[in-house]
Amino acid sequence: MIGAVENLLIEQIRQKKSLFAVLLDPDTSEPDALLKTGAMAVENGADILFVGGSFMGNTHLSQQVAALKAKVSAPVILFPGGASQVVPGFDAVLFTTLVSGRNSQYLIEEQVRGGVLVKSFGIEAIPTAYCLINSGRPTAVEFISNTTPIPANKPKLTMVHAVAAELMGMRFIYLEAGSGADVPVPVEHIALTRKATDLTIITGGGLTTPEMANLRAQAGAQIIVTGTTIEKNASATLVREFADAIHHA
Ligand code: 1GP
Repeated sequence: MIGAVENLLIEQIRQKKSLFAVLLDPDTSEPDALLKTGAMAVENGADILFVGGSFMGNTHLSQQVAALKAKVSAPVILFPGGASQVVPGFDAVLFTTLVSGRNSQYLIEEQVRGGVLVKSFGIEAIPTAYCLINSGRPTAVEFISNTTPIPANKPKLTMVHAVAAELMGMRFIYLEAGSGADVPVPVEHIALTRKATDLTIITGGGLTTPEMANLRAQAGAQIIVTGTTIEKNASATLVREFADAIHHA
């Protein structure tokens, strides 16, 4: 069943065409960084806050998420690296399956462990295919997931994975270059996936400029994610520039 957050995102995409999501790292050193950066991002045009990373050693995350939700109107969505990262308090979770990989742990095992937690905590799940695309250097997600990314020059491979995911009932797809990637997902992967499916396309990894984000929104991505760039330079002006470039693509 499609939940309230997913419906809200679909409605916002209908109005704005593309949305800007800021990814917050739960493991930043400062305890109030999540709240500060999240609130600043939403004040300056971010439509969604994702929270997640490859590791999660933050035992206060639930309280921080509650504080963040009390302050911002945008949905706060968990983007987990595995089942152990499911904690209560989020508006929704991207319930991901690493479809580009052939590692059963990320195709079914983490989902079996995490699914019951998601249900027990009453978190809305957004079924999301996760496709890792080669971005030059090996990334943390490639290492941790022990999977081979789709070659950057093979957009058709991404497209066929997207078609399979859609037929399996997933509604969103995350085209990922990996956090801090040298090269973001090439636009051809987005454009071909857009042409072949009705999936809601999220893309992120290595987006360092508003222009890069704009090109990917133009290619058909409906949710554009930046993490590292805003983390390195938490400037209101930069957030506004990204939001403008994405909303006016
Ligand atoms: C990582 O796609 C996200 O999962 C964001 O990547 O940190 O490179 O913006 P960056």
